[in-house]
Amino acid sequence: MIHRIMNSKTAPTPKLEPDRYPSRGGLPAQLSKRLDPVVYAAENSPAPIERERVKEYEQQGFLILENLFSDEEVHHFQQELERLRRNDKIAASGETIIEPGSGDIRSIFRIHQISPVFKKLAEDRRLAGLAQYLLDDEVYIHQSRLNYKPGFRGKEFYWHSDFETWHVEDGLPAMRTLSMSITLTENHPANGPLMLIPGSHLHYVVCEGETPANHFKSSLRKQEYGVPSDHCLNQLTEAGGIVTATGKPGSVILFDCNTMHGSNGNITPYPRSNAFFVYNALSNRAVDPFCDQPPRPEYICSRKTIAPVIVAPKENND
Ligand code: 6CS
Ligand code: FE
Repeated sequence: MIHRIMNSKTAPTPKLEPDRYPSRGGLPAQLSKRLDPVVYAAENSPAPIERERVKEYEQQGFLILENLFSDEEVHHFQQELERLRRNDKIAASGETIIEPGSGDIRSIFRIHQISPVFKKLAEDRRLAGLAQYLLDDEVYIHQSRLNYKPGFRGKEFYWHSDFETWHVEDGLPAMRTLSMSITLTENHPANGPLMLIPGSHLHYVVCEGETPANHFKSSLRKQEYGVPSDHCLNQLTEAGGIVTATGKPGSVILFDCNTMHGSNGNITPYPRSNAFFVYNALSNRAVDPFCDQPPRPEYICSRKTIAPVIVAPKENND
């Protein structure tokens, strides 16, 4: 389907960009095939992790790397997590997402830009170096955020494929993007850990419905569009089951942009706070959205601030 793009902010010269992953826009809910590789690195290129783990990632669409960061590093991240949460300027920035109902902070975006601690973490070889390998390209941060998922009243993140949103609403052309979620507090079975569906990344889940204007203002609090139909979700879980990603603080959940995931609410007293960095291949930068809405704001989707991540030299991480 050729998708004629008229971005309201640019001159009316329509750009033809093939929409390889059409979704919403009146289409029926269905599973279609992934058209892109999962691991872009050549088979024989030297890998920063064991080869069988690369295979595991390719087959299931995610990997849990336990205890990647030391207790001391985690403590440093947790202090920064708290500092940002208490920062009035950030709370009033209009870029902070508040939990529906409780007024607690749900997410803070652009942490690779507003926090030197998280900027250094985004450039850490253990993360950015691995992203460069898997995507076989230089990488930049498409989006970064802290998800606090506070205790007592932390709300769920309904099932979704990030790529469906990042393609339709942000204009990422191909599945050459991955997320790294660093656990900053204990992610245990009861406090709303990330749930992922193994193998779901190999199907593109076409979603029903349209994209409302300013959708991000509601979707980041409670996502109702760009979510799979019950039937599609059933097909995916019947084939792959559901894995709950638990882990001590300092573990990393690495998942492909198209892996179906979600997380339940958190009514325990224990927050489930994670830092997320979304690494996108420099060759896959956002074009105009594949929907009839203007581009989402810069704090959610890097468009003007695209700079390749300079991966920290090895000695920084010893
Ligand atoms: O819309 C987005 O970009 C965000 N929404 C979710 C639920 N996950 C990815 C991303 O943070
Ligand atoms: Fe997500």
